[in-house]
Amino acid sequence: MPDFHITTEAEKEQAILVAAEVSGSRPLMSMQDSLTELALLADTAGIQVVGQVTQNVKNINPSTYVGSGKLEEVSEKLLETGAKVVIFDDELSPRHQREIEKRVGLEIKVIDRSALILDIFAQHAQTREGALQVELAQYQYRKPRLTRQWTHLARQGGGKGSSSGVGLRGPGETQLEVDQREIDRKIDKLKRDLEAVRAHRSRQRTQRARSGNPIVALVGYTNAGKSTLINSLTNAATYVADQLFATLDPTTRKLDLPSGRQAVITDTVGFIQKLPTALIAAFRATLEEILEADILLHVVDLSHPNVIQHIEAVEDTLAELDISPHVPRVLVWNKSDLWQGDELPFVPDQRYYLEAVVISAHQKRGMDNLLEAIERALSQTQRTVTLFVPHARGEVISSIYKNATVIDRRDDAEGVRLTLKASTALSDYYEEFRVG
Ligand SMILES: Nc1nc2c(ncn2[C@@H]2O[C@H](COP(=O)(O)OP(=O)(O)OP(=O)(O)O)[C@@H](O)[C@H]2O)c(=O)[nH]1
Ligand SMILES: [Mg+2]
Repeated sequence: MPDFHITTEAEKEQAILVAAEVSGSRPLMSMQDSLTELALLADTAGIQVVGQVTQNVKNINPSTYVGSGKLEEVSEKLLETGAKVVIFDDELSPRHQREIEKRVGLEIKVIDRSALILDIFAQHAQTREGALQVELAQYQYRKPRLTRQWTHLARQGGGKGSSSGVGLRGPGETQLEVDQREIDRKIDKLKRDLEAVRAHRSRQRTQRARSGNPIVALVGYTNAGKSTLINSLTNAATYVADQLFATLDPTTRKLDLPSGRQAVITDTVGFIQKLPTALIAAFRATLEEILEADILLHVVDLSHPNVIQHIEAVEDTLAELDISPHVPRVLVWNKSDLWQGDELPFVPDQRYYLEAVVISAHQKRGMDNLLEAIERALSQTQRTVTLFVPHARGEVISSIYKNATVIDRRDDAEGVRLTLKASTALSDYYEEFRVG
C-alpha cells in the first residue's frame, strides 16, 4: 500500500523567531527585513512561525545572545503559543546554544539561521554529491555544538522521508549521539566519498570544456529566477519553485546564440545573506562551475524590496569564493512583469558589468535582448590567437569557422594559417595548433 502522509497545518512544527540588532552596527539588511527572510526560510523548511521577539542591544550577550530578560520573554511566548522551536536569525556560538537551551527548557529546540539553511539543503539535495556535501556541512556545523539537542533528539533521524523535525533532517543522524571522535571519522569518510564522486564529475566536465564552447554561469540570490531563466533560454526542465534554495545541484545545457554559435550555460545553487561558512566550504566543488565560467549572468529579482542588498550579498559571496570581480558580468533584471517602478534601482559598475538587461524569464520577455547581450559580453572576453592547421586536418578548419571569428587567413602548401578571436576555453581546445 502506498504510504500517503499529508502534513496538515496542525501537525507542522511551530516556531518563535528571535533577532537582535546591535546599535551602531551596519548590517546588510534591517532586522525586520532579515526576519521576513528568516520566516520564508522557516516556511520552506515546513515550519509555521507563530511569533517573533526582537531586541536592540549594545552588544550581543556572550552567553544568552539577547539579554537574559529578553530570553524570559521568549520563554513566555513559547508557553503562550505552545511552540516548541525557537529560531535565532544569526549563527549562535556553541556557548550560546548551550546556555539558551538550559534556560528555555529541555522540550524546546534551539535552532539558528545556519541550522535552518542546512536543513533546507538536506531536504532539497537530489544527487549523491549534493547529499554528501550537505551531510559534510552538517557534521562540521554540529561538531562543536554536540549538546543535548543533537544527542537526545537525533536518534531516529535520517533520510528525507523519516524527518524528525527541523534541524535534525538529513542523512546519517543516527551517528550523532556518539562522541566527537566518531564525528571526525565520519567527516573523513565523507570527504573520501566526495572525492570519489568528484573525480568522476570532473572528468565529465573536462569533456564538456573540450567541446570548446564558452561557459556562461547563472548566479544570483535564491528565488531570483535562475532556473526559470535556464528553462526559458534552453529546453532544460530544471525544477522551479517559489521557495528558497529550490536548486542545489548544477544543471548544464547548450545555449544557442543569435550568431549561430553555441555556449554552455549552467544553473547552480543560489546565495543568501549570512550563508553558513561550512556550507560555502562544502559546496565549493559544485560552485567550480562558476569558477570556470567565461561570463556570469547575475540574475536579480527587480521586484524585491531588498534588491540592492541581494546584489551586494551575491557579490560578497562571489568574493568569498575567490571569484575575481574581473570575470565579466551581465546584470539580468528579472521579474520585470511584477515591477511597478520606472527607474532601475542601481547602476552597475561598467568595468565589471558589461551589460544590463531587463527581462521576465517567466513570460519569456527580453530573451532576444539578453541573448545578444550575452554574445556581446562573450566577444569581449575573447582573445586573438594564431593557429597553423595542416591541410590534412580539414575537420579542424571547419570547426574553427563554426566556433570562432576568423580575422585573417593565409594558405600555403602545407596548411592554413588562421588568426582568430576565441574564448579562453576555445583557444585552449586548439592549443596544439598554436603558433607565435
Ligand atoms: N512573475 C515572475 N515570476 C518569476 C519570474 N522568474 C521566476 N519567477 C518565479 O520566481 C520563483 C523562483 O524561481 P526559480 O527559477 O526557482 O528561482 P531560482 O533563482 O532558481 O531559485 P533557487 O533555486 O531557489 O535559488 C518561481 O515561483 C518562479 O515562477 C518572472 O520573470 N516573473
Ligand atoms: Mg533554482
